[in-house]
Formats: sequence, structure tokens, C-alpha cells
Amino acid sequence: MNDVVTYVLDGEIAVVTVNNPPVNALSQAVRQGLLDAIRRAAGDGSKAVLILCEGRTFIAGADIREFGKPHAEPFLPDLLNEIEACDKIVVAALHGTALGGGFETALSSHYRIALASAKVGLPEVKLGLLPGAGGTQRVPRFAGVEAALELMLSGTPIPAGRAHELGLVDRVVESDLEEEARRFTQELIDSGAQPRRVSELEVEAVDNAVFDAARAMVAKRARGQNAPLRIIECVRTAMTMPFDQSIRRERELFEESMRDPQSAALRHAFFAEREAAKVVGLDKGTPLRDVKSIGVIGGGTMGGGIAMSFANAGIPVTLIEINDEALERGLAIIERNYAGSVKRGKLSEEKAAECRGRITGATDYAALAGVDLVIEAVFEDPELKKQIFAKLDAVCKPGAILATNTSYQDVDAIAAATSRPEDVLGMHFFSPAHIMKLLEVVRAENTADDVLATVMALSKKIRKVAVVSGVCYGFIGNRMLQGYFREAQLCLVEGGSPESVDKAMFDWGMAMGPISVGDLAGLDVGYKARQALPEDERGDPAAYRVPDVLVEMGRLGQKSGKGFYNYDPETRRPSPDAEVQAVIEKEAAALGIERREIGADEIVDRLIFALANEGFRILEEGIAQRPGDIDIVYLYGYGFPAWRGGPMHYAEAVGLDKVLARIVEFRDRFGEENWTPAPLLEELVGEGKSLTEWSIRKHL
Ligand code: 3H9
Repeated sequence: MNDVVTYVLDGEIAVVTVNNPPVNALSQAVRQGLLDAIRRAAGDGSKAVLILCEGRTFIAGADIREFGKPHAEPFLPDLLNEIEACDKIVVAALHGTALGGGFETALSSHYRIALASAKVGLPEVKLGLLPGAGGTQRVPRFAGVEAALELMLSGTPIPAGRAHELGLVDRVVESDLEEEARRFTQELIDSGAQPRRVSELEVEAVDNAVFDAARAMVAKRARGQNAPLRIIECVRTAMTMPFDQSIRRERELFEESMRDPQSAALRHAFFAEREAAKVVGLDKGTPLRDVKSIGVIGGGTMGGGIAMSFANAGIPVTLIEINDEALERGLAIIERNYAGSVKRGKLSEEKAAECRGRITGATDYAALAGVDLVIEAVFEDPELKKQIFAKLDAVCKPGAILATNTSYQDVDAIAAATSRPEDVLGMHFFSPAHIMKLLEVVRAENTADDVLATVMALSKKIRKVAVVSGVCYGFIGNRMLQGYFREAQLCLVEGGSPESVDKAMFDWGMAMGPISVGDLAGLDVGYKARQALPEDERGDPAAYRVPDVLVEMGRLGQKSGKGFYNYDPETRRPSPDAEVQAVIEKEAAALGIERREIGADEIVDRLIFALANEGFRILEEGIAQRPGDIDIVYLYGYGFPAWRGGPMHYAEAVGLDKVLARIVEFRDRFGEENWTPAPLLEELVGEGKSLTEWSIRKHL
């Protein structure tokens, strides 16, 4: 047929094989090859067509790289209609992950056989799209409305066995897919089976309440997103209209979602996540060090979570604490976390016991002599960290990787406490470390390439999304956060309330408002850090007076039952407190601030553009490798809504010139100390260039 689709007539079966690495995506060439194959089969002596894929997977979807470019024929829906209309039986043989347009190709075939290890799914919602080649119409015809909604609204693939139960797959085999698929096809031919066209089936009607419940679930779990609502409409249409009309509606809504900026943002996030794994200037063939066992120093919340991340991935962990009592406390927290996972149904009891069994405790650093990697996770005291690294230098074997989980400290200075700075780097986990996906990998001045490459590969194994950061105060995420929190506090004293600031950000899409985040983290953390500084180094008092007064009143945040909000001891639900509002107003008066009405738009722009402005500096300084890396940090570490793409993508989507104009406006209103536009932003606007163009040029 062509380079990516081959056609071999084997007895009565036309075997059509797709070979388009890495994931057999439906590029124009694949669509054309499949169309040619179906047409050829219609005219030759074959009695059935068998569609197979080479490589690691059946077709994993439309080619996302083609999205946003002009459509190239043949269009997938037309191709799939032609496959379904074929007079000869069409069988699809599935292995790996049959996703999106790939699964839709299988659904338009007349029969499906799958390896037991295969998964099928319609993950389009994760890209802000809907299955646009008949998926929303064909799945409910087989599996019913509820299962179809679940599959498409979650976007989570299901195992072949479950797909079989739902009627989406006809036969599941343990091994030898190709051979079994030929046998299955021959059986169908021999039994006189006819093409079975799903579009001719009816959708079993369900009560409207099913759709209402789906909408309510979406409002909660996919707040602010458009694609899930379009999916619900498509499935409802499948139930109420004839196939040829409802598939047209699917097409319209698919086109609408392709034009939706939410989809552009989610597609950006998909590629940015994969790009982040690649380290600029690091040779692909860099040899990796073996990491078969690790050590963690510090059994607090962070150290315990880190230990669990490795134990869950099958890697034995030695947890070090200063004495037996602290060690027991640390191990007990881990125990409780595992019990919690079992209770929530996330882990089976056996699996939890197996993982827990991989963590052993010790109080002597000598226990670390044989481990391949040590992660230090003690509290943020630079001197203590240096002492620990000097000790590690003495006890660890040559070639062991030495990592610090510091959130702010200078990794170069920590590395300098050892005689082997090339083995040292930062591994900044986010709390709770066994759950949060983000890992900032801090490349220090002397970090060896193989150390960095090993840790990047290891992060995949422990199912983290790793982003490389250079050394600076707070690295990528926490450095940017300073301006975000500063503006939240300033909006508060200038006229807002904890609820108005939180609501503006929550409604915009953040997982949590900034004031609530402060209460969750504990207001005493920032307080103590400020107390350690001379007064003239603490920054603008307007940005910290209110939380400092609250701490002095014993309002430390959630942990003391009250902070900016009061917390119900049972439910932890926050409620406003007039006492706090009185503090805000009193402090504003003391600072000479005349309070005014502050709208949600101003709050959002001040907080998000403060983030982005710092992001431009981080790029210019080379702390982050590329804009997408910053976005990934925010999506996976800070509750930034994925459908807005991250702070840098958002700035680009708004328009860099508009972002700059707003920052200049803030500078003129609030002063240049907080609002000096980043030089890179000014440069790009001056040249009329986009951040994407800058990034491409930089990496050429
Ligand atoms: C769709 O189908 C719309 C239709 O309903 C309607 C159309 C009209 N296209 O993730 P990995 C690349 S929407 C292009 O690291 P894994 C990926 O960028 C689509 N490229 O591997 C990476 O490239 P690189 C619905 C793709 O083993 C490489 O393949 N389908 C695509 O961890 C390896 O990827 C989806 O949403 C693609 N569709 O996971 C499925 N997929 O090496 C999206 C992957 O240059 N894909 N690439 O960085 C996935 O979920 C995972 O990639 C998969 C493999 C599970 C398949």
C-alpha cells in the first residue's frame, strides 16, 4: 500500500499491517494506506480483512501532531465509515493501547480480538477533545450509555477483559495475537459470519437522570472544562437521534472542541510533559548508573512520602532517623499512609504489606554504605544539610548518587561539603511525596551527566514527572510562587477578603485559592523564616503583616484549627471569621492603605502575571530549559488548571503584548519594585515574536 501500511493476501484473509512507530498514530499516510487496503480487499478474492499493528501497540489515536494544521484527506470519520460499510468482514487485532481514533478504528471494524494485556480507551477528553470518529456513537451502542459516559469522561483506558464484559471486544487471548487473530478470522469466514455494523444497532434508552448525574460529576471533577459537557451531549444525541444525524452532531462538536483554547492548552501540556523528560545537551546514549536500593535521611512527612514512592516501585529503602523514637514515629506515619491507601481502595492489603516491607529503618549512617542513591529530607537548615553531606561522603560507596530534597537551599554549596560534587544534585519532591507527581531535578554546577540521566530515568520508574531546574533560590516553582503569594496578600489588604481572593483564583481554575494554601501549609512557616531575617530584608510589610499578626494570635492555619479561616474540627470545612477581617482592615489602616473594591479580574491578573513575569526571568537565566517545563511544574506541583496550559502557555494565549501592557499598568499603579517587566518579555513583544519561536531558536 505505502511505507506504513502493508497488504498481504494470505489464503482468504487480507492481512493489513500498520507500521508507524512509535505508537502507530493515524497520520495521513496511515489513513490513506488503510483506505487503499479496504478498497483493494473489496475487489480481490479475499473473504475477510484483518487489521494488525507492528511494534508496541495497536493504533494509539489520531496523530496529535497534525492537529491545528489544515486537514489532509482522507478524513478519519470517512475512512471509518468506509471500513464499517465494507462488504467483507473486517477484524481488528488489538495489543498495547488501542486509544482514541485507534479504538474507533477497531469499533468500526466488524469484530475485535485482543490480547489480555491490551487496554482500550477514549482519552480524548484529556486533550480537551471528544472522540470525533464515531466513538461517542458506537460505544453506547455496545456498552450502554452509562459505561460509555464513564469511559469517555474519565478518559482512562480499561483492560481487554473489562472491554470484553462490556461487549466492546469479542475475544480475548493470552498470547500469540497474530496467530489467534488469523484463526478467529478464519472461524468467522467458515461459520458464514456477516459484517456486523454497530451503527445499525440501537442505543438502549436511559433516564434523563443519568445525564444529569454525569453533568453534576463533571461540575465537580472537571470544573471549568468544556469537552466533558460536549461528550455528554454527543451520547445523549446518540440515544435520541438516528445514527447519520447524531454522527454529524459529533463531528460539529469535535470541530468546536478543536478550536477551543482549552484543547490547545491540553495538547500543549501533553507534549510539554514528554519534552520535559529530555535534557538539553545530554547525550541520549549517556550510560546510567544502577539504582537497586536507596537511602532516605529524615522520617518526617516528606522523607516518609519519598520512601513510599520508591518502595511502591519495588526499590528497597533504608530510612535513617536520629534516634529510635524519631524512627518509630516516622515508620508509624508510613504505616498509617499505607493503611489509608488500603482503606481508600488504592492498594490491596497484600500489595501494601509488600511495599511497606521494602522499607527498613536505621539510626546509623553506616546502614547507607551499600545503597546506590541517598536522598536527604531533613528540615531546611543549610548547616545541618552540609554536615549530613559530609557524613554521606564518608560512608557512601564510590559512585553513589547523593541528593538533597531541599526546596530553597543552594545545591552547589551542599555539594561543596563533599569530595564528590559530581555525584550531588537536588531531588525536590512535593508534599505528599507519595502522591504528588512533580519532581524538580536540580542540576548543580558540577553534577555529572550520568547522575542527571540516571535520576531522570529513575523518576519515570517511580512514576514522577521530572523537570530539570538550575540552582536558584526556590528553583522554578517556589521562586515563581513568591510573587503570586505576595500579590494575594496585597489584594487582601488593599480591599479583598480571604474568600474574595480565594474565590477569584478558584473560579479561574486553581485547585485551591492562595489564602487556603497558606492555611494548609501553616502560617508559622513563613513567619519563622521572616523572623530569622533582619526587618529590612523582609520585603514589603503589606505583604506579610496580616499573616504575622494571625500567627501571633495563635492562628497558625489548619493545624491549629484556625488561620485565615476557622476550620470545623470534624469536617475541616473552612468558614470566614469576622476577627480575621478586622485584622485585615486594622493592618491596612496602620499601613496607610485606603481600601477599595478589587474585582476578580484584577486579582487573577495580578497573581497570574506575577507568576509569568518571573517565569520569563527564569527562562532568560536558563534556570528552566524551556517554557513548557515551567508549565509542567505548575500543572503537576501547584494545582494550576491543565486546561489553561500553565502560566507560560497562558501568557502566550492571552498575547504577550497584552500581558506586558497589564504589567506596565501595574508598575505605574503599584511601583516598579514588584512590577518591573522581565527583559525577555519586553524583548519578545518588541520583536513581535512568540515564546514558542524564542524557544525553538534557543535550542537550534
Ligand atoms: C484522537 O484520536 C481523536 C479522534 O477521536 C478523532 C479524530 C478525528 N500522536 O507517551 P509516550 C508520541 S485524539 C502523535 O512517551 P508511552 C509521544 O509524543 C488522540 N504522537 O510513550 C512520544 O513522542 P516522543 C487520542 C504521539 O509508552 C512517543 O509517541 N489518543 C501520540 O509512555 C511515545 O509516547 C491519545 O490521546 C499521538 N496520538 O505511552 C493517546 N501518542 O518520543 C496519547 C504518543 O517524540 N498517547 N505520541 O516524545 C498516550 O497516551 C501515550 O503516548 C501512549 C504510550 C499510552 C500511547
